[in-house]
Amino acid sequence: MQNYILIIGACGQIGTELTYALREKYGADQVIASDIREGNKDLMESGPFEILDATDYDALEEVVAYYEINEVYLMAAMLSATAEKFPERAWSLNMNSLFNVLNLGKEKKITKIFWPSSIAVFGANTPKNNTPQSAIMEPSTVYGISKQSGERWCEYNHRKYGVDVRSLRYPGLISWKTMPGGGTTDYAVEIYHKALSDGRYTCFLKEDTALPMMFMDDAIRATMELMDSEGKNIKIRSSYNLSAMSFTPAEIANSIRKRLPEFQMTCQPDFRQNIADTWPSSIDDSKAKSDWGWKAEFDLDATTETMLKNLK
Ligand code: AKB
Repeated sequence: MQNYILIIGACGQIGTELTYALREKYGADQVIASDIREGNKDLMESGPFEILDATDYDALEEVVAYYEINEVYLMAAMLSATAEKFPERAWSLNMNSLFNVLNLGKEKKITKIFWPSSIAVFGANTPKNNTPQSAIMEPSTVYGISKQSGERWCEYNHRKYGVDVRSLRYPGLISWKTMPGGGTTDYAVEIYHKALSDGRYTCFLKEDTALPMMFMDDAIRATMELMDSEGKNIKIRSSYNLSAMSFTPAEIANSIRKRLPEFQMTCQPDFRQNIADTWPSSIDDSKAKSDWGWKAEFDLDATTETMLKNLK
């Protein structure tokens, strides 16, 4: 049977690179990109594309039937900072799109699902350093609440209906092909753009706020390795902790200064500081390592090197 893949939210920061990577692996025609609006020219020209609102079950079912889709990557979501401004819209998008995709799995219309969770599932009472896979979760943001609930729904659908749904708790993701939008960790991408364009950056977090981060190539590889793993190795059906590095705004600024010595950063914390203060500083991903062999490759300096080279 041919493996036809649908990516929902293909024009976003992760969706764009996932679309390229899956098209490279399976061939452009096997991978259907979709989003609520069109993406950049490169993406639009790289293979089939559908305008799709993932909260509309009938529209989603039609696309799945038309292309004989058997695998869905649901990357559409409203991220932490934007979701605080539009809590009900965020809940509706983040949860209804997940319900729709899980229901397709339950009805056996698709056979495999990837859904991203986040470090935002954790909260102020979670152990902050080397946060374990199973810990107290009391998320304080709408985004975090939607991800925590989503994790429970994934686990439930797997246990009760045998839905093959797999998930990762992404840390902040750093990439140069597409900008992130609306997240608390977005500063770690903006800083590289501003370092090159203005030689200075005003950070919206305090300089000593450590957060878990990952370069996009690692995140895409983790996603594909998880999806390629044999089902029996996927022992966690809520979502896996995933880790690569952890740094503060001061540390990323220092890493940039090794290449651009004149670079300056000042900090003016805003409402996003309150969100970051409730998130872990670093993550224990030993379950991902032992269950399906996860290993990160990019550290902070390798990330800085690659970001500056490509953004130039
Ligand atoms: C955000 O900052 O909201 C996201 C995330 C950590 O899930 N990048």
